[in-house]
Amino acid sequence: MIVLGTDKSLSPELECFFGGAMKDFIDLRSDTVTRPTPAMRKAMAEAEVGDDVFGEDPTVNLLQEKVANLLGKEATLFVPSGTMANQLSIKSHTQPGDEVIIESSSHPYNFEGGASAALSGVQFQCLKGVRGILEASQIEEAIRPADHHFAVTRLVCLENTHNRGGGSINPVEKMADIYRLAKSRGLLVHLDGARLWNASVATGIKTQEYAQWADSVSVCLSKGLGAPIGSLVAGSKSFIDRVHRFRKMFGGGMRQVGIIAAAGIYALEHHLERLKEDHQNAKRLGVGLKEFKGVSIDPRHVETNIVIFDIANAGMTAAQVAEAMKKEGVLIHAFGKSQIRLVTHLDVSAEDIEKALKVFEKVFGKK
Ligand code: TLP
Repeated sequence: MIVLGTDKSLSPELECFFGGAMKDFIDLRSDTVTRPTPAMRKAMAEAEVGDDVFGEDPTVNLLQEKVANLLGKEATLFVPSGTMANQLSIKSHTQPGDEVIIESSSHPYNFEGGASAALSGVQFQCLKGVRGILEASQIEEAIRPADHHFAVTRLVCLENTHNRGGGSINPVEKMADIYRLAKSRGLLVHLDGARLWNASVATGIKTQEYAQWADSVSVCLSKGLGAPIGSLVAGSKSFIDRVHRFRKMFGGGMRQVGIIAAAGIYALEHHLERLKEDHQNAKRLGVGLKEFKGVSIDPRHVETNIVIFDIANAGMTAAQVAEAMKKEGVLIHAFGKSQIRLVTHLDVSAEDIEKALKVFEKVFGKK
């Protein structure tokens, strides 16, 4: 449960938006909405810091080392956001005019403001996956021949778990097939692992086992892990050196940022295993929602902490459902006209999930 509107500095516009009252919301819009716990704030307040642009922040250095170990990579670099982590990776792997093969509902293609075209001058070739997951054979067909008419295919981007695919897990065997194909054709592989932690906790397969099938990996601390800010890019030492240069160029070099890195270390030490609870809560939502009129969902597709379902037959648009839910204290995310996304996280309990299901029942009615 997240308390919105208790902040004395809330603007009148926001007070109006949230109904003015000190209202409690169950916020299922994203796992990015979590707020640092008192223990995390304590770790942040006590962090030892230095100037990270000089490489002198001991807490950042410790976080970078920890994540390099977790991903089995030579080096990592701390950056402000998942978007910057992906874009720095794409920039560092490519030349302007290159082509990047990517899934059509992926985050870098849809939700990063067209950054790869603007900042790296690359074009995407988008392939449709099953709940975001691509096959090596699809990629093989999409690789451009060595002919001057065509762009140079340079990079394959994967996403695990896949956000728009409903938190789907890209099986490690499929990643291995794609990586082997990429190597045989001289291509590089980047993994958007913003929620790789969720894939690992759900399957019991270590993060480094996934990460070995990518040349670079981006991971986020500010999604399910509950840190307020922070992502890392991982790869070989020479690759991270390039990323470091571009981070400076993009204005992402930060100074006494150990204050934030400390939240990331705390999150890795205390919030990783508990992702299981988020997965159970998401599953419960999936199973519960199936009982309501006009809702179309296969609970077997709820693999981690994201639930996406269709309401085309509910006689309401997704925006109308979101509005009706908000009036009852539950925030959800409308995706287009007839899809809704729910994401479970640190700040929603099993009890909150039961309350949210009661509200959904009120809005949709029982089948
Ligand atoms: N995803 C956000 C929104 O941008 C859609 C969310 O609410 O899920 N990769 C993946 C797979 C992501 O889901 C996100 C954030 C990012 C990258 C970008 O991370 P940030 O927001 O830190 O730039």
